[in-house]
Amino acid sequence: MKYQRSSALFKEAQQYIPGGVNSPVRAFKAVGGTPVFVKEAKGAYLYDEDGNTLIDYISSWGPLILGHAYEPVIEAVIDKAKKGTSFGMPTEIETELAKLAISMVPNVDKIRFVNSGTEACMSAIRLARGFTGKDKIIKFAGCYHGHADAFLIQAGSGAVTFGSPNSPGVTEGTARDTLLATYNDLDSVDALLKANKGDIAAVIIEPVAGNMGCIIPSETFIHGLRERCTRENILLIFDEVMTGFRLAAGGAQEVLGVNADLVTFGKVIGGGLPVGAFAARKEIMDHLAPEGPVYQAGTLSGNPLAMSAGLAMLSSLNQQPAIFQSLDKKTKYLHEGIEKVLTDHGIPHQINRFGSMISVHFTEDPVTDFESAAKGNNETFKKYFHGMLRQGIYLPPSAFESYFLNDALSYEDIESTIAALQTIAPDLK
Ligand code: KE4
Repeated sequence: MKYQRSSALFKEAQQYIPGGVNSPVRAFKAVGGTPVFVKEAKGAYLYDEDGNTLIDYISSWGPLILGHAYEPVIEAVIDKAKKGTSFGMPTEIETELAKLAISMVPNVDKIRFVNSGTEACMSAIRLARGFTGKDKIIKFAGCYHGHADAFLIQAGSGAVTFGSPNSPGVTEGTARDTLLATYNDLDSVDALLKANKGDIAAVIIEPVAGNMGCIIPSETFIHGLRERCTRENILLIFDEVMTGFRLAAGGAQEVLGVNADLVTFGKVIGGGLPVGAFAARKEIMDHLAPEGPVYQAGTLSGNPLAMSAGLAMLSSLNQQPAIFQSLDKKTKYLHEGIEKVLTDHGIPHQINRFGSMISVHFTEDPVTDFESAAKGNNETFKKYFHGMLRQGIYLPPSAFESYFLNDALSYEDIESTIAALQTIAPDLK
């Protein structure tokens, strides 16, 4: 693999864009080396600026669950673009996507579209505070809900790489209203509930976490949160930006059998264009402007171009629910292949998998929260990442991320991935 053009493009980009990227995790800071500049993509394959073909395991960090340049989405976007891209006026397609999303997701009556997962989570918190009249929120160390101030308190994803649990620029006042609990640890939640009785508006959680690598909730954890929120009149917010329309049509609520009070979405719901959303029962959503007093707005929210991509994507998933089982089976196949190679080579590892979310951690101990995820051997991870990249496999460039499989991946692609690991495994010891 050669990367001359990517290197030259990165050098130039750094003169005009901070760090040469528009989102930090793309800069390879956690793994070192030069980020790969992609030229185009189709199905499961990325074609980079140096002519290399890579099998893609991030799918743009989740949105492209049916693969790159998925025909129905592309055609819908082209058709819509010819009629205008955005009007700042209501359009029918917003209602069409709203109705479809609501029909797929349990326990929600209304939905508001925004332009990113961050906006969705930020708005959901404001709505929860406005609805309950309370100020504090509980989040979990290592969970990432986007880059709004309230969340950059021991966030996961790229924020971890930068070792800045509380990002500069986040005020003490903001941090005071964000309480930190430990994932999979109900005692840590109980301690906060006791110390802040009557002050907590919401608990926000990734119901299956993907920003510490993939972290699976224990059998009792999510149900325990539900019970506590109901008892204490606290809104339970599922951040389903990753899990929504990925784990199942109904997302984590469906697969875990737990209803949240508010649900946020991003990624898949936009089919690769910028769409976020948050949804809840009518009683809560009608507190939002212009119906109610809680303000939230956006110039490009619900723009018909992005709506057309989201509608094509969700329609495809809704019409072919077998896709979710297909993705689960492919991810299981990948899991078993990686497991065998790393075990045969005596490399300490944990593999966490839930549906089509999976992560590999180079540690002896089970990875169940941020602290145990942070024990992974990052030097081994770096060798793993770059070794696989040299073999033409594009994995997330951080140990604190989940892989996102897309259904364009074939079993041959997965076998090539496992063979690539077989080739590099001796270097991982
Ligand atoms: P965006 O603002 O990036 O659309 O969504 C923020 C967000 C919210 N909630 C969850 C559970 C998320 O995973 C994300 C964003 N995910 C990261 C990947 N870990 C996006 C990649 C990036 O930051 O470039």
